[in-house]
Amino acid sequence: MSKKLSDNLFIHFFLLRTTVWGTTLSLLVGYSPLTERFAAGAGPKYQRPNIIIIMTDQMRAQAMGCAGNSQVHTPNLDKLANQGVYLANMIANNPVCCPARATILTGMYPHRHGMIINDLRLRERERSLAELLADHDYATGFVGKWHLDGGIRMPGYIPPGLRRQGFQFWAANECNHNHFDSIYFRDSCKPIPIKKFEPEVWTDEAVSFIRQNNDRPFFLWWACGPPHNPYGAPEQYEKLYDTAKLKMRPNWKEQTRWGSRLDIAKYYAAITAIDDQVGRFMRILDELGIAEDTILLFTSDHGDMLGSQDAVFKCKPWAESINVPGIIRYPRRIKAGQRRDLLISHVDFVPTLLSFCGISIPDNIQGRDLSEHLASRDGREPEAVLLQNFEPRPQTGVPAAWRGVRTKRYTYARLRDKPWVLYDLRKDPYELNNLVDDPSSAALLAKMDALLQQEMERVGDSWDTNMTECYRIYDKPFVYHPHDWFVK
Ligand SMILES: [Ca+2]
Repeated sequence: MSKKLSDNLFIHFFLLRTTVWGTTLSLLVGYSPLTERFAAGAGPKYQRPNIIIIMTDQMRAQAMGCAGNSQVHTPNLDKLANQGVYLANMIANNPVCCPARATILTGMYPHRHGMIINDLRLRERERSLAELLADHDYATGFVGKWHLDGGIRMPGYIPPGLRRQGFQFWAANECNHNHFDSIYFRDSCKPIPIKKFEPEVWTDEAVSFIRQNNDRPFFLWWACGPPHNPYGAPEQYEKLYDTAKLKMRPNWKEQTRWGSRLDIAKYYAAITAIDDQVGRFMRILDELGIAEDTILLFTSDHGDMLGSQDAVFKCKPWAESINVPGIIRYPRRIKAGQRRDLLISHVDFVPTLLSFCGISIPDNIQGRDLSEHLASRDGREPEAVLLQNFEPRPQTGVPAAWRGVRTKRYTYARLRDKPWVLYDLRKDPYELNNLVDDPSSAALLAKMDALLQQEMERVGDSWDTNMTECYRIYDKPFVYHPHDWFVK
């Protein structure tokens, strides 16, 4: 039998099976495909929402006007925050690229989904948010930097099929930080050149996906490379920033590389350029009349130290690394103009979004459903967010794997053999006074350590992640080993 014929027969069988089951279900529970567009909530029935996750790479929460930063220009994000809820405590559980992306997509922590370091491949058997939504007739689209396929980053063609984790529409590359001169792929291995600032291309593709799927619920994940280093933006954005006039954070120490004044000016310029793309999303939703029933979630995979704490990049327990932008606009169910300190983290996205869609949450999901907190402030708020980092990066100041907890008031992190950092964020928002060795904070330290232990037990994290194991569980050998220690 030819491949095409067998595919057609399979599709025919699948449709037949789906129809038979649909009819049976309709008879049993009064289900009709027509009601699929509507989700049952606590109150009146409401339309199943579209979901758009707009995700930047390495953008810290502090780099937005609505976060109180008067140095950076983000008029669209500020407007979006005013139209929805601004979440001051949006946290990256594991503040590095691939672990964060996999957590967002699966609703599980890295020791469960397996993506504990960069450049592994997310197991094809994991059930992603895209697959769960596609099961309920959502159109799904991914646009941008994927970074969940493992192996060599370039050229970054991911063929249609299981490696796309349930995304039907595809315009993406694996990982490429040439933000002005790059390539991406649709459904063939023929590269499509990127010759302008990459986020603009991603938004072109996103707008086209939204227009194509305007008549049914859709889920779009948009993930751009900037403001990740190398920092920079088109000239009209860089012109907005005067390096000499920029005010630095009090915990900043100039770095020769990846944390200079010029780096920060260019970082802000990239964010303003992305902000313009956010404006395009807002306009297309208005134009199509679907803003009311669309969840627009703006976040990042992790932050960037940029010289704060005398450090660069990510993987750290400090605020510049773990606090990511948190804005959710969903006019139908979330009251506009809220500023909230609710603790919310990447692992909570899947259950919270599924709940807004009226879709039941699978048992393996580890995050919390915070939809009712966002919609009506009901329920007991989480006490803490669990932080994890599995990879030592001594060259950028991460001495060993660490775990931590972030509460509304404190950040605490420990290495396996000893406490590392403890800050009282109310008294010390810039984390300049580490209380770990302060005798008067011993009781607090013990309490935070117990809370961390409790959180780790709750999610089944024992510290005992075998680094060679994550190499073995993937279905093919990797030719790219980013870290020597990993293959030893
Ligand atoms: Ca990243």
